[in-house]
Amino acid sequence: LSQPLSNSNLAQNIKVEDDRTGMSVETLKRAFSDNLFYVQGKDESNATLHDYYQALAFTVRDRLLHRFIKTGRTYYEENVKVVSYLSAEFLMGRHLENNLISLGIYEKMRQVVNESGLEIEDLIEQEPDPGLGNGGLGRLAACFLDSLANLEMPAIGYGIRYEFGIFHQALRDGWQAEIPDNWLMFKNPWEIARPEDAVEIKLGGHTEAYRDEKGHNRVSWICDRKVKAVPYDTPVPGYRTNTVNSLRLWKAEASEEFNFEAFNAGNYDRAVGEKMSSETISKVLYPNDNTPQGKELRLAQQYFFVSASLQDLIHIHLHIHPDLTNFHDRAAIQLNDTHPAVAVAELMRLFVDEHDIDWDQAWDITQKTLAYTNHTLLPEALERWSVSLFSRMLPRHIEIIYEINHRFLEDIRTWFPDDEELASELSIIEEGADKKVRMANLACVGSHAINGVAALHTELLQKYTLQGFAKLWPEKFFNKTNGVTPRRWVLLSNPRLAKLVTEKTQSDSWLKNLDEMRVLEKFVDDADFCQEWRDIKRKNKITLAAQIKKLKNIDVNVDSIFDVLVKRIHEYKRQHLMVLHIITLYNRIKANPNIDIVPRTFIFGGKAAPGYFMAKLIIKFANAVGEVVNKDPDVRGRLKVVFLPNFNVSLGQKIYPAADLSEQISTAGKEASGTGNMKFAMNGALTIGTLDGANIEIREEAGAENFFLFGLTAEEVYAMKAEGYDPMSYYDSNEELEAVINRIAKGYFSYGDTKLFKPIVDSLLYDDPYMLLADYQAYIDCQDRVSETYKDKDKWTKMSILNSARMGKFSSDRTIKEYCEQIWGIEPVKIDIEQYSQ
Ligand code: B1N
Repeated sequence: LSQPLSNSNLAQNIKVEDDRTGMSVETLKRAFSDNLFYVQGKDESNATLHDYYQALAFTVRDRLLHRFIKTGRTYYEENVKVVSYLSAEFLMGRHLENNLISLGIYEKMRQVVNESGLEIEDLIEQEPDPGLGNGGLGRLAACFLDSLANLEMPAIGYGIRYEFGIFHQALRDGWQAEIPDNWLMFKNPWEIARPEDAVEIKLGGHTEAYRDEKGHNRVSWICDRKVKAVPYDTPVPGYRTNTVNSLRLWKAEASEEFNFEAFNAGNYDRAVGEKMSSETISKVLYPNDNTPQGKELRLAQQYFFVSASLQDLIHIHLHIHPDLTNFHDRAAIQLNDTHPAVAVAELMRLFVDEHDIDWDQAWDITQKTLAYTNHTLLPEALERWSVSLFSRMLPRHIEIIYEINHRFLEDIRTWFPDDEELASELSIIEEGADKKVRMANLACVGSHAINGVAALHTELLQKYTLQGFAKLWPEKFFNKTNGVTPRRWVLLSNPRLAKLVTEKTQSDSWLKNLDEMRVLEKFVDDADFCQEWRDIKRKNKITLAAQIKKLKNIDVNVDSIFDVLVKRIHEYKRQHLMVLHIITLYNRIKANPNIDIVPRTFIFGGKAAPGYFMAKLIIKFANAVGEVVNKDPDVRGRLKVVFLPNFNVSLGQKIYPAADLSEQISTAGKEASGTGNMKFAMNGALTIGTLDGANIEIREEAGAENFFLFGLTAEEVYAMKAEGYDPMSYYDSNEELEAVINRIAKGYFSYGDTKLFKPIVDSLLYDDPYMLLADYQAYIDCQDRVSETYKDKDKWTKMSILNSARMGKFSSDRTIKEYCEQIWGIEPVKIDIEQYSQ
C-alpha cells in the first residue's frame, strides 16, 4: 500500500486472453500445461498427481490476482472503513475447489483436466486441508471471511501462520494418536509472502520513565528480545464477485538486528539459538478447544499476532491520514474471543507511547475501534493470565492494564459507592495469592460492543457470566447468532442438492440469499420432488459409505438411519450419551434377538485435546462399544458403529450431506451456539437436540414439529444443581439405564477389564457434571420417536425438506450483515475490474 513508483499502467498491458487471465477452455488448458512446466518443472512424463494439483492451483491463483490487487487498491484509494477480524484461528478448509467455484470456472477446469486424462476430484484431494483452527471458533472465522467477500465488504482477516496446524488424528486400537500436521511441507500456492511489510515485535525487558522534549512524562519499553513478524496473504474471493479480500497470517522469524549483534560478537551459537526460539512462536497451534492453555508460548503467540496486526493497520492509516485521531472512522477491529484481547493494551501503548496521543483521547479511540465476541459460558474456559508471567513478557502492558483498571474502578466506585463486591467482580485484575489478568474483563472494558453467538448464549452471558458488565452497560450488549456459508456447506459439499434447488428456484440466487430456499416448501407434497430429494440423500450416503469402507473397512447399510455426531470431543457435548443409546439398543437385541428395530449406522468423528484424559477415554469407549456391536452375530448388521478418524473440514464436507440425523445433545446452557447443527439442517438432516445454543433458533425456524427435542432446559439444569443433583437415583430407578451402566462396569466392552472405563462409570454415577443420567430417559424416548418417524418415508422426507428450506437465517451472510450494520459501520464497496473482465 505505498504510492505507485511508476505511472505507466503496466496491468493494462495484460490482455484478457493472456495465459494468466483468460477464461476460455483453450487458454485454461495452455495455462495448466504452462504452470506444470514452468512452475513445477515437470511435463507429462514425470508429473505426479501433486504436480498437477500445483499446476491447477497456480492456474486458478493467477485468475484471482487482478481482483485481489484491485480490491486492495480500491480500499486504499477510496479511503473506506475496513473491518479487521482478529482471530488466533482460521479453519479455512481446502482452497482449490472453493476458488474454482467462486470464479465460476469449475466445469471448464474439469474439462481441461479430463482432457489430460485426469479427474479433477483427484487433484482437489491432493491439497492439504489447512487446519489452522480447532473447531467451531476457527471455522466461524472462515465462514465470516467468505461472507464478507461475498457481500463485497472491505475486510481483512489477521491471524497466525502456524507451521503445524491441528494434529492429524489416527486411531490405534481405538485410542487417539496424534501425528504432526506438516501442511507446509510442499509449497503453498495460495499464499503470497510480503517480507517488505514485516514488523518488529518486542518482548520482555523493563520500562523507563522519561520526559520528552515537550516536557511530557512518557514511558519507554526497553525489551530484551525482538522477533520479526512476516505477513503471508491468502486471497479470499467472494462468490462470483470482483471482491477478493485478504487473510493476512503472520510468521515469526528472528529479528535481523538481534541476529546481527550476536554474529558480530562472534557468537554463532547464540545467533542460531535466537533464530530457533523466535521461530517457535508461530510453530504450532495449541490443540485445545474451549479450555485455555496457560502456557507462556501461547501468550507470546497472542501478543505476537495482535501487535503485528495493529502496527500494520496504523502503518496503513498513516499512509493516508496525517494522524491517528480518526483511526476509529477507518478501522473496526473485532476480537474473536479473548485470544486477541491484549489488543486493548497494545492499541493504548501504540497510541500513547509511540504516537504521543494523550491518554483520554487514546482511550476514546480504542473503545470506539474495538468490539469483542464471547464464545463460551464454561467458567473454566475464560482466559486468565498470571500477573507475574504477564509482567515478565509484557512489562509495559501490565502497567497500562493497571492504569486502565484504576480509572475504571474509580468510575465504578463513584457510580456505586458502597459496592465493593461489584468492583471486585468487574476488576480486570483478580486479587489473591496468585494475581490474574482477566482477559474477558479487559475485552469488555476496552470495547464498545460485546456479543454472544446465539440468543440463549447472549441471554446467559448477561444473566450470569458477564452480568456486572451487562448491568453497567446494557447498550454495549448484542446478540449475533452464528451462521455458516452456504457456498462451502451446500454448493461445494452437496452439488446434487444445489443443482436441484437451482432447478426448482430457476436461479442460483439462493446462494446469495438463502431465504430463497423457502420456495422449496411448495414442493413438499410433490411426489416426484420428494423422490428426487430421497435419491439425492441416498446417493450422498452411498458416497459416504464408500469412504467408510475405505477408511475403516466397515460395510454399512445405506438404508439404515445415518445417525451422526461430529464435533470436538468434550464431556459437555456428551458423545458418551450417544454411546449409552447404542448400548440400550444392543441390550434390547440381546434380550430379544428378533426384536423389530430400525437399522442404524452411528457415525462419530472428532478430535480430543491431547491432554484431556476423559475426552480421549470417550473416543476409546465409542470404539470399544462399536467393536463388540459390529461383530455380534445377534445384531445381524442392524446396528453399526463407525468412528471416522481425523474429522476435519474436508471430511465434514462428505459427512453433512449424507446424514439423516444430526446429534446436537450438549447439556443445556453449555454450547454457546454450535455451527455443525446448521450445516446438517441445511443439508436435510433432522436434528435430535437439547434446548441449547443455536438449536433453539433452528427449531424455531424449522418448526417444533420438524425437530426432535429432548432434555432439561438450562434453567432446569441450574435449579437441579442448586438443589443437589443425585445421579445415582436415576440409576437406581431405571432398569434399562442400570443394565447399560452395569454392562460397561462389568468390562463387557473391554475384554473383562473392569478398570478401563471405570472413570466414565464413576463420573456418571457419583458426579455427572453434564447430567447425562438426568437426560437419559428423555433421550431414549426421543430416539424411539426418531425410529418410528423414519419408518414413515413420506413424513421423514417432508420434515427433511422443510428443515433445508427454512435455514435461511443461518447463512453467515445474515450474521455478517448484522455485524456490519450494528457493530462495525461497514458498507459494501464495488470493485471495478472492467479492464480485465471476461
Ligand atoms: O465457538 C463456536 C460455537 O459455535 C461453539 O458453541 C463454541 O464452543 C466455540 C479456546 C475456544 N468457544 N470457545 C472456543 C476455542 C479454542 C480455544 O483455544 C476456546 N470455541 C468455542 C463459534 O462461536
